[in-house]
Amino acid sequence: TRPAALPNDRRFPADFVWGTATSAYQIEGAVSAEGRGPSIWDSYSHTPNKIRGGGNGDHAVDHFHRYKEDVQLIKALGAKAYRFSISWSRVFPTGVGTPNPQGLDFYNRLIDELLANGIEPFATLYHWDLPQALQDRVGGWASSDTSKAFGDYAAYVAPRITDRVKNIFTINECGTFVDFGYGRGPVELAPGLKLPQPQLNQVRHHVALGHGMAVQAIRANGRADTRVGVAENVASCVPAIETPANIRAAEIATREMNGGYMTVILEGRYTDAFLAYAGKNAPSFTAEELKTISSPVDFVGLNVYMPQYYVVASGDQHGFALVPFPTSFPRMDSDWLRIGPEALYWAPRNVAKVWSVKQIYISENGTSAADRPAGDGKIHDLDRVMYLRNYLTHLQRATSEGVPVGGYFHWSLMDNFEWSDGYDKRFGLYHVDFATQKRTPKLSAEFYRSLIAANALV
Ligand code: PNW
Repeated sequence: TRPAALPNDRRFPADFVWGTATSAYQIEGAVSAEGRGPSIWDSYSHTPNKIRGGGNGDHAVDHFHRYKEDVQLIKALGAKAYRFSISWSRVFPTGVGTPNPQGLDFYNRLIDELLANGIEPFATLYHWDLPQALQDRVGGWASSDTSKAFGDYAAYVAPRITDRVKNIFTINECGTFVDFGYGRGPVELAPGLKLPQPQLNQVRHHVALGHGMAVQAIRANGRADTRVGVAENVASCVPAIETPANIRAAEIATREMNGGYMTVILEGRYTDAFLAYAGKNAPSFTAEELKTISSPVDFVGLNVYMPQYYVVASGDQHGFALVPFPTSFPRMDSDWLRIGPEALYWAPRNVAKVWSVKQIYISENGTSAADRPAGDGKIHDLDRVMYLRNYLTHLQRATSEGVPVGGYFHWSLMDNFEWSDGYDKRFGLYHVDFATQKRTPKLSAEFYRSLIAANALV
């Protein structure tokens, strides 16, 4: 419980967790080191014409070898936490069967280094880098064998890190990698398939099932104080204008527009509208699977980038209508990244309200920005500073109104391999010279450092 917001209160709660986030394939490199098996991202990024500029993650930003230096970058921000992901194919080179005993060594070194520097590790088990062998053998998430293999991987990892890692995210952004990797997204991600609707819905279901199996495996093999959740790129439903009717419309939209994952994970059922819309393309599933999928979580992670604006609509069956973006609506350096600072208030506020979620983390928020060195050796990414200042103003509104947001992880610590955009889009607080691997703080790193130091908007 927090005191009511004071006028002009710009502070965040005293125990608010400020962090940064990354993922394995986007930063590590060292793709053959210490017994790692190939993932679908190795294959995909080596397929001609898939990645802008032809890059791949073979070396990425060499974090595997530079992790100590990178922990110092986190420390220099004053950040209290760091969200990283574990590469499944380092631990199980073919996804299943015999573990690679060296696979977790790197993460154990990283975890120890973080703790030695006073930074709390938050681990993600799956950030899109499926072991290639699982794709080849059973079609990846098209088969529930992959859901089960994911549970087994979680069961192996949990007892080996939970003495030091207290918070585990199962899967990062089910919606993004399913739609863009197996469906027909505007962006394409590995494995780059375009499945027909029934199979796509089955993939969706198997991913949700994999999450649930991992939750159960972590409960069974972790510790009593291990906390587990998901990190989802929810539809961040914002009332276009803040009237009671539009606010209600955005709440209803939150449940309906997140029917594929959040609703089934938090309620144990698909929405009637999702099933009616899918019709004969609906996934096949059992009541037992829905129970597994909705195994209780300790927190919900929200990856918040762009808003979706809604208004009340009397003609619609649910009473809401999406307001499409006008072509002139402002965006950041990635085509898809429309600017909507209010998303960082409404996404957690609506998720907390609709599903009575008691603990939320903003597991990602950030932006691409074309930050070229200014010539004085500094990188003046005023656009990222502008973005951050505006978004965090709305996060502060959320915490000051008592929305249970416990922390914020900025995406990303440093520039990295931005999936299909290769090295062309930069999301880092630190600039990375990809030729020399030199890291340089941008103006936004300075902004974030002073914000963390004050624990308030400055
Ligand atoms: C997230 N979209 O991906 C991922 O979790 C990160 O790995 C990624 O680097 C980051 O956001 C920036 O892209 C997204 O098109 C990719 O809406 C695409 C979309 C959203 C999130």
